[in-house]
Amino acid sequence: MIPDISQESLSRWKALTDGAAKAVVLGHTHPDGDALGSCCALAVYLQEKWGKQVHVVFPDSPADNLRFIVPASCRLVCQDTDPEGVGACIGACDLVFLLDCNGFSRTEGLEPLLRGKDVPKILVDHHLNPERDNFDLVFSTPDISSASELLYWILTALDGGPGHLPSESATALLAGMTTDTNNFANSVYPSTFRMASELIAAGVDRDSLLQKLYNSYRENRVRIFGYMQLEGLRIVGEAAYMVLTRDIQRQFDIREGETEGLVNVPLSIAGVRLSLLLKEDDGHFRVSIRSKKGTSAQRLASGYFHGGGHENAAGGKLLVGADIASPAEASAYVESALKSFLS
Ligand SMILES: [Mn+2]
Repeated sequence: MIPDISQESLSRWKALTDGAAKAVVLGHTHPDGDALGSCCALAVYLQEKWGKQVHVVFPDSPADNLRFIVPASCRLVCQDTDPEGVGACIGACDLVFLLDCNGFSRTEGLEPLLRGKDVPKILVDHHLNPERDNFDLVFSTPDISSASELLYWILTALDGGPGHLPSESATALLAGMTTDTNNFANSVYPSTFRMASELIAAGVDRDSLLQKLYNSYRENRVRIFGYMQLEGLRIVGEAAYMVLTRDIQRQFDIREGETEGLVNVPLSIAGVRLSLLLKEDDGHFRVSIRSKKGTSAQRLASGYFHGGGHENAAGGKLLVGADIASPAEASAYVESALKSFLS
């Protein structure tokens, strides 16, 4: 029920952490709630319980609506706004943690810095196919809700229960798990409820968390959800897709993170088992894919969109210039990919 975390791995974690003074905790590009929650929870824990100097480092800044997950005592440095700061943190650190992604490639611009850095590296992740060779210690559990949950069980095993966690860490972990499960809608296991139950019993204010996560959007988000459902939704057999062009994003003044969750909406249709959202970015489309049980979002992402992820929630890219000649061809590419994938 609870992930099997060996005594040997825990001893190794303790030894590697003991031997370090300055740690860097990293997550993937476009950090979601789980990446932010797990990284910040670990940073606060290492500061408060182990007396370490810790920086949380991301390739790009978190979306406005998720910033509240970053606790006051957490030192966050992002490459898009402070590349020198990021270089200095990674340059000075003697321990690296990577959370919520299966390898350094998911940190994009930070990858060369991290690969060249000769210090102990620890991976904590719940995606498939971890890059084991690049790490001194790997905690990898695909059958779990989130990196936040995996980290919760590791820290609990290290310290003996949620009462021992700094309260900021506890709140960040519940936030990370809640966002990755879409508020207990997917990838939920018995251990997930147990984690939530223990954290709430330990004093985490879930009501306040839910207010900040789900009742604090701008009007623009509600309107673009309506617009895309009326005007942007295309159904091809048992699949649905939406293309969110630059023009539409501009028209609704959409900010980073504000279309989170839109890709899930078409799955509420009985006959639809696969849903894609393409969001136009510089020189490519970001592709989010969700599927119902029995259909692999992960295979579609890796086979047609240079990506990967989980069985029912995956992502990738559609490259303008390589996969398609111009953004206008995105729909045609998706339709032919879906035809071949579903046949
Ligand atoms: Mn995650």
